[in-house]
Amino acid sequence: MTTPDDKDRRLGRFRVDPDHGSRLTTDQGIPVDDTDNSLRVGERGPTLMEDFHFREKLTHFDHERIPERVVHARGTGAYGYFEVTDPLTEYTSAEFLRDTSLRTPVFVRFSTVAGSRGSADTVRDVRGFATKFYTRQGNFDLVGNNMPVFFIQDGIKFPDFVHAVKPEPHNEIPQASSAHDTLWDFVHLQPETTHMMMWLMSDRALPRSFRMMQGFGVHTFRLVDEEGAGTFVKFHWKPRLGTHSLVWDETQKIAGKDPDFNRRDLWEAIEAGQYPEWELGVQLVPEEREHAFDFDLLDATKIIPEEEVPVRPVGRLVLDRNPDNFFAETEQVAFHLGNVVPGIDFTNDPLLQARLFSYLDTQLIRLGGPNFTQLPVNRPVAEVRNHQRDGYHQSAIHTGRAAYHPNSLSGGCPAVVPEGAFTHYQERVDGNKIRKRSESFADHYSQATLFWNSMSDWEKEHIIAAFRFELGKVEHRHIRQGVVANLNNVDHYLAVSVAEGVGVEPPAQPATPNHGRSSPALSQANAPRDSVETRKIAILVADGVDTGDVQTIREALSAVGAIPEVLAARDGEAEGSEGPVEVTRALPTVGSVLYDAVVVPGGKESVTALEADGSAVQFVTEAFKHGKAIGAVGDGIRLLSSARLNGVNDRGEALTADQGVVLQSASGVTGEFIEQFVVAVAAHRHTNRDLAPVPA
Ligand code: HDE
Repeated sequence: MTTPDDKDRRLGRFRVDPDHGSRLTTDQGIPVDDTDNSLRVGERGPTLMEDFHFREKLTHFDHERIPERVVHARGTGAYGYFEVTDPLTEYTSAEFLRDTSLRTPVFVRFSTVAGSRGSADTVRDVRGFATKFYTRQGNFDLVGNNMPVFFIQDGIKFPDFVHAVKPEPHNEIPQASSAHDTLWDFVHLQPETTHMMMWLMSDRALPRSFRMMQGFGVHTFRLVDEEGAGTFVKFHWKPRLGTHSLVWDETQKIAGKDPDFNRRDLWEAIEAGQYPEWELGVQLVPEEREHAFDFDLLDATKIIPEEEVPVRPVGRLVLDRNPDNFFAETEQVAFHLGNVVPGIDFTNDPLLQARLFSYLDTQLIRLGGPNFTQLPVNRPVAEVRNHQRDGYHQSAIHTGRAAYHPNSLSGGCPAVVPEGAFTHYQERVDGNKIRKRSESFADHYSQATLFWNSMSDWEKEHIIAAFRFELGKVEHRHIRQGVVANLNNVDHYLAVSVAEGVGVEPPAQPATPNHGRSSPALSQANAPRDSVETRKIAILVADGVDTGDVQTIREALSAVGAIPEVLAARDGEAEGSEGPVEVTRALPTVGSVLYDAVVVPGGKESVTALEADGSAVQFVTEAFKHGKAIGAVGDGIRLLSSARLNGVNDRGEALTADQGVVLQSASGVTGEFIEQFVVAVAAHRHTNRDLAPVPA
């Protein structure tokens, strides 16, 4: 049986520990007695060429960097395992999708797309979600994104799209942002981008955590059974903690306060044993139904609405180990859409077909030759035997004389055997050589409208604000106008709202009437919101804080899996009413944007001090602005008054728990307060507040 340990054990052979008691040596194993002074002529003389230790050390350093990925340069990864829970035996011969006793080891890398390796995590972008399954039948890579569609239909457009979204070539501005002329110039001239641009302008582009993000294989793939019969399949990852997003103002501030926000979040959750988990789901479409939809299954700018073909949950992915070395593992991992195992095959999606070329090609330049498959993180757990030889960084010592097939000198080995081999799906293909897209790819708007119609009011507001922000950064007015014209095919109200925000002519009539259909599964408002696990909750304190309140809040929140942190003006301890209260972090080192919720315990003196501290007042104001749960007990309510937050809502009523503001005027935290507060945190964001006048 393959267990995660198999990959881990194999990695173990390559680990080099800085053993206690070990000696410093050169790369040739020669012990070194001084690594702080170069060899020179006299104390003040020139350095000598013969100082081999100096030259080796500097040369190695000079060559430390490799090219970053041309896209998805910024990323982070982790190991874990996959288990099939509902076997797909009748559809595929892939063992890891059939055998419930297998625990297939995996490595997953999450990424942003446009930014450089050192760019911030919380930018508006698509997120990569790439999984390498080390199956017993060989490596299978599911190289997906957190959005189910893509910008273009044919891979030949990929260089154009990427050149448009990357920093502009004359001044290399802006970094990790789509808010600039070249991207929107491309987009307004290429209407097939419209559906994906709706996703990119939505909250999906701002995940709260990689652990709270869906994943999609995007293309239609094919499962192939033991008899060679095929079934179309779309792959989905669904996070156990629900799909949740940040808000735009928050993401921009986090990019400064903690550019590693998503990376740190994943790392810390795994270190804390709170292992992230996803459910693998499949949408299966029998081959006879290939043409049963009003879109083409081969068009990667389309989803199959879940209401038309339900997602069947089939397995579980758990990430439970951080890598030992970022470069060796996360940077050198090489994914390739073409890594498939028997039982999984491709379709003629022209985007997919282009990717089959690109991924292998890119590794050759990025990892410096054809032997990157021998890097520890890339090695399959399945045995590798073939006649591939030599090349840069060959680390295998192939013995014997015969590196060809057929041979008699090695007894004909490695031999070609039919059992268990990959057999390509025998699709009949017949046609003329043409450069032409199928008519069935021509509708670029219906699903963009479907997405828009499926959004809640708050999500729609965010989409409009995002278009306004991005187009507001576009200098050329004809581009702004062109985008609005495109949007007028999606929804008239959307087009008019965007036009009004960016100072161009709003269209008088809809270009295409809105079809009125929606798909509830697309809205994050319908994602489960019942857990506070791993949510970070700030407890604001100062000297004089009610010790009992802090203790009860801390214990109660920890008991439900949240992460409470006590924040005060200074690190160390605060002097509580009945003894010292340990401070987790000093306020100046954090900010409300790094927390999911905030609670202010009682204590007259403490609250008076917080009221006089602008950063504490701003903390609650900003949390309110971002729709987060806020709790206050006894005197703590006064801080909300200072922040002018315990006033009225947009209906002129006092703020209530259903708006995520949980107040308890009596002192001494009660069970009821905790219960209401936990529900408010689990709701993730409260959209029924009057946010416009709140300064943050
Ligand atoms: Fe990629 N993509 N891509 N892509 N992609 C790369 O491969 C490419 C596409 C995705 O964490 C590159 O190793 C082309 C769709 C992820 O290492 C490169 C086309 C989807 C990652 C490449 C696409 C993706 C990549 C850059 C259009 C979602 C990061 C470095 C035909 C289904 C993998 C590398 C990691 C990386 C090419 C479109 C996802 C250049 C030509 C659609 C998650 O090969």
